[in-house]
Amino acid sequence: MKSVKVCILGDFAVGKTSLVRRFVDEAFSERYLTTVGVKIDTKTVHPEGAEPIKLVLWDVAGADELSALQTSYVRGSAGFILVCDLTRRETLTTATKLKSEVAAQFGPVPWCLFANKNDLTEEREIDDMALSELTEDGWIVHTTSAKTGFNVESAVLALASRLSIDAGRSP
Ligand code: G3D
Ligand code: MG
Repeated sequence: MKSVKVCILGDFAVGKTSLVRRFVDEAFSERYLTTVGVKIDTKTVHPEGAEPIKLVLWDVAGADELSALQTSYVRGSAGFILVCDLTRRETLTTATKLKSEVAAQFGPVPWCLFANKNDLTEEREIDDMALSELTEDGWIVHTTSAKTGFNVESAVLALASRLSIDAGRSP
């Protein structure tokens, strides 16, 4: 089975770790690389119409989220998940910046945006209009909630099926 590295990127406290925790069977697969400040979880998924694929999810373990974009962290990623927090507009700016930096360093890699904390409707600062503008620009956007679980699995599966197809093409 193909195994692919997927990085979770985004501003401080947007919900990266909570999303991974929601998606992954923690007790089954958790490992810390404390020296580099990264938490690695794995999960095998079976996207419909594509080969099963083992996702190796890399999550920054510390507070210093932006320096996570050191080349060593992202290198070798088959795809990445950008996360923003719907209740903090500036986290979308950070996501946009991270996306450009990854593209500049690594070229085109499959990615998507998780617009997280969808459950906090009252505090929402990023509206549907802003998200549809991103979609028009070619972004793949999923609103999610790590708290309720809303859309988390289907959003990860959507990325996984793109990666599975890509992995099947490589020699
Ligand atoms: P990070 O890994 O991106 O830094 P965390 O973010 O996963 O540590 O989450 C930061 C805080 O946001 C946590 O709250 C977490 O519970 C909360 N959070 C994450 N996702 C959601 C969500 O979808 N909805 C809501 N309501 N909260 C969320 P604390 O209080 O533990 O710091
Ligand atoms: Mg975290």
